[in-house]
Amino acid sequence: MKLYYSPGACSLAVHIVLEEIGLPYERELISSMDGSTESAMYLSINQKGRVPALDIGGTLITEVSAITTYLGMSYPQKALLPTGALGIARCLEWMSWLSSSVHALPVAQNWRTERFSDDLSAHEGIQAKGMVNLADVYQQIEQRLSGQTWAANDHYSIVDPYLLVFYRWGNRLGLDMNQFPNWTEHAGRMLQRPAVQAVLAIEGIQGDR
Ligand SMILES: N[C@@H](CCC(=O)N[C@@H](CS)C(=O)NCC(=O)O)C(=O)O
Repeated sequence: MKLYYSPGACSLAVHIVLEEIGLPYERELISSMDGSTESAMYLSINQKGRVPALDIGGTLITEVSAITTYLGMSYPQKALLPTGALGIARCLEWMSWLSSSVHALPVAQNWRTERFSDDLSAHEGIQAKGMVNLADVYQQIEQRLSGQTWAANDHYSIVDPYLLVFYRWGNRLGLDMNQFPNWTEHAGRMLQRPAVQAVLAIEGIQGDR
């Protein structure tokens, strides 16, 4: 397997899941910050021009939710995905929500504002509304973590590394993440995991931003 990733990007979730599985894999850094994701070389691998992508022996999988579901199902002994229908649904409920209502909306409104309007004068308003949307959905995440050690089914799963991505981004977007004590404790538990520590070191990033 080969992971295409960018430090601190949403690919971090896949990187952590791979490290949790513990089998050898290759990785290639394709920065999402300097245009490398749009390079001809990378577009020839992944037409979407986004990370993460996972090559499994000549077949490419994209999208955090799809890749981590594939990994969870492929290595059931690691128990990163439940086996029952409702448990799987709960994980996919989280993953879909995070990729759409968090990543593709409020995060993108701030960091990819040009995708919402070509009118530069509209950007400030889009970003401001993005922060309102972000605070709203982060509050919902905080409530859902109440009384939970782990996000889905109260069992460590593919959802938890993805939540760490958004925890870090919250700080980087200027939210005080300490206003979310349940999520802050969850992030603290994540940072104690050897797989998470290993990936943070490889990517050269901090755990909280
Ligand atoms: N829906 C995709 C989103 C992928 C995505 O937007 N990745 C970002 C990094 S977090 C990226 O590659 N950005 C580069 C760009 O937008 O040009 C997923 O969940 O994998």
